Amino acid sequence: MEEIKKAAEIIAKSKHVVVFTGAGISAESGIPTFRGEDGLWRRYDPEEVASIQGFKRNPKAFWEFSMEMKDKLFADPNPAHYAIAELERMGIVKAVITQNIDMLHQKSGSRRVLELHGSMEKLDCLDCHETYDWDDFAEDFNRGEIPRCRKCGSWYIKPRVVLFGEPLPQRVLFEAMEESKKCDAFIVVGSSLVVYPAAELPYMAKSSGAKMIIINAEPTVADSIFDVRIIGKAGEILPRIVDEVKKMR
Ligand code: BV8
Repeated sequence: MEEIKKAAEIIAKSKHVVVFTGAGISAESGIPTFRGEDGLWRRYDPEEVASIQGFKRNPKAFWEFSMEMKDKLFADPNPAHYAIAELERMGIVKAVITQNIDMLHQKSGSRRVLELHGSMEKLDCLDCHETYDWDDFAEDFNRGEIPRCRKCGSWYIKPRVVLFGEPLPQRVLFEAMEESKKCDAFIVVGSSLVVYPAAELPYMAKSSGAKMIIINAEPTVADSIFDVRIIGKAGEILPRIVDEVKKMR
């Protein structure tokens, strides 16, 4: 495909490539995305279940939503994740900026991963500030029970995930902005680019003169800023791009 060759040429010539990913890159790992026809937001109101106000109003609703996401922690990376890790090993990709909380980039071997929206790995009691690992509640989750603080009995056990209405981790966001400004190629994979401030980053890269590539299953609101637009599945497209890059190096 012509676009795959164009993307590979840009990547092969670049010195500092940054990859920006969203839920779409994990779709082929069996994790539901948020928007689109079978997206989670078809069945849940994000402001209700995935906002800090909603969580404080009703942690049970958040956990029911999260139970659909718990597979995130037990899913496996797919060829798209491995392709990005390969480009990092080749010295081409310098950072992965992800909105995802599934830690699949780390599991596939990526080393520099900036998690803008946190991850499910750690949880905190909002009342007594006791901290937990996901495994501490594995039994509860398997029994379909929502976690309760072992120390103070509170139901307000929240994973270190950035919910709507919560600020992003400042150091991570700052580093992601720096990477977006200094890269010479910015590749978006599997994001609808509607959630802010994360969705600001492609525009920052563009205005800093980076070459822009997007690989997504459907068009996005930001498509006009990209030099190369590939509609398709990340797990099929990215390995083909890496193969083309290898031929050019
Ligand atoms: C903040 C946590 C301030 C749970 C998430 C009005 C206008 C503009 C902004 C706002 C507004 N009202 C409120 C806001 C701010 C709000 C926001 O942006 N809302 C949007 C929805 C309008 N943002 C916030 O609240 C942020 N915080 O601003 O705080 C502040 C400052 C100081 C003090 C207090 C507060 C927090 C945002 C983070 C919210 N957390 N989730 C969880 O992750 O489980 S959001 C959720 O959306 C995820 O994090 C997800 O990563 C993110 C973005 O979604 P995508 O990753 O893009 O996924 P999506 O499903 O949308 O798209 C997937 C794409 O992949 C699709 O296009 C599909 O076609 C494609 N695809 C599918 N399969 C494949 C594929 N592509 C390739 N291959 C495939 N196989």
